[in-house]
Amino acid sequence: MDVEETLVLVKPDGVARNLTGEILRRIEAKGYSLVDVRMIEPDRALLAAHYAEHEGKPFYEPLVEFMLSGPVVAFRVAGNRVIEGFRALAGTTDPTTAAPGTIRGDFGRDWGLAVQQNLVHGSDSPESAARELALWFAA
Ligand code: DAT
Ligand code: MG
Repeated sequence: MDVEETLVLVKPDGVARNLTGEILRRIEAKGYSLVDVRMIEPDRALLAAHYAEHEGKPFYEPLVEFMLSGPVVAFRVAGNRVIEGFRALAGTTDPTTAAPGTIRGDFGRDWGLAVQQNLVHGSDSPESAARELALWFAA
């Protein structure tokens, strides 16, 4: 067993579309456990820290603006190899080409919306998970 914790964010589009429960249902159906949950309206400082690796990229400013557009639900999720496993549940970054059966593939809309409107975030490594969980679940 390689029990890990990961940060899952239901992004503003997922919350606004009432998909928070469906996303959590898929996480729990896979056998992962919800450890903590918060609804947060992130400020720029939190998002700058969270997305520090993307600063300077062309999509950075639109991404931050989108993440400021409404509340976000943060899940602390535990399970065996959950970091890799949740990213498999989420599907690839672009919802247009994310595989059917994944969260992004099933619910991401090809309506000319931007790639950042892809419903969820999942940490991509143990280091990212530790860093991101400390940011979103700070006291
Ligand atoms: P992921 O969320 O799949 O880990 P990422 O960390 O590379 O993807 O990027 C963070 C977010 O930024 C991603 O969820 C959506 C947005 N994004 C990434 N690449 C993009 C692009 N080429 N155009 C627009 N938005 C992009
Ligand atoms: Mg990422």
